[in-house]
Amino acid sequence: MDKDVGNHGKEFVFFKRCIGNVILIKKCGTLSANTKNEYNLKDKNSPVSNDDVVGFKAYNIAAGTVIRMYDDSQGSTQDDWCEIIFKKDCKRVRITDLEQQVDNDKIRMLYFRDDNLNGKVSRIEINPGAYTSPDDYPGYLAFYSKNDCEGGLSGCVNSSAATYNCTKDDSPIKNDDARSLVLYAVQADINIVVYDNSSESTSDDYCTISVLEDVPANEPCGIPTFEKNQTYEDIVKTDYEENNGLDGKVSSISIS
Ligand SMILES: [Ca+2]
Ligand SMILES: [Ca+2]
Ligand SMILES: [Ca+2]
Ligand SMILES: [Ca+2]
Repeated sequence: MDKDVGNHGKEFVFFKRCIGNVILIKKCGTLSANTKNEYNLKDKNSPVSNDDVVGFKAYNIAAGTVIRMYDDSQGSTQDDWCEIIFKKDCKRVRITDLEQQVDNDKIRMLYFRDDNLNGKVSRIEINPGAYTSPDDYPGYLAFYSKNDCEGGLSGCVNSSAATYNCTKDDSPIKNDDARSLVLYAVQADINIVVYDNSSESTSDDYCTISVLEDVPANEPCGIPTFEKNQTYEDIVKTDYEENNGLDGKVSSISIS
């Protein structure tokens, strides 16, 4: 392998200001990219200051490394967060904005908006080797509390096969809240069903969301309502089985 960049090991150096969306200044912490670790930035001895980070410089990062940054110190996906995957060994990568989608030969970056994340980061998770290839790494579903993918995050889940009962205390998605959905990097042939009923019963309203083609990582696909039969950009199709209304009433979700 090539010599490491300068004096830097495998590490992320975080900054709290960015001038003109180009120049990172005011270092606010450094984290190693060698081992799997989670940091609550509200902890007294946190190596990175809380509610400061707006970007980072990454040095000598190994292919497969995944870093996530959350507004919430416990890592809730009902608040802003972002995920960056390093697709190959990278000597230098610079991120000057945490609120963007990027997909290039080096990285895939997804940002899940609630309100904002720049200057609000309270948790960082680093996981070397978490990513192997696009085929076995899931995309994400971000549910929103208003139609047209507006409002706040009702929560996020990845696109792996699973069922979620939103009435449970540990549900990642708020109950009777979601009215719309954004699909991020979800693969073709995945089906998502959202139900009014909490046990996936089809006796009340439900909507089947079929992914017809891979959703590009840098072009998320928005589903503005669960109450229509429609195709969006030839990529995603919705089939609504009406009873008495589903938007704002989603209580279970199945992904297959
Ligand atoms: Ca925060
Ligand atoms: Ca927030
Ligand atoms: Ca319901
Ligand atoms: Ca209903």
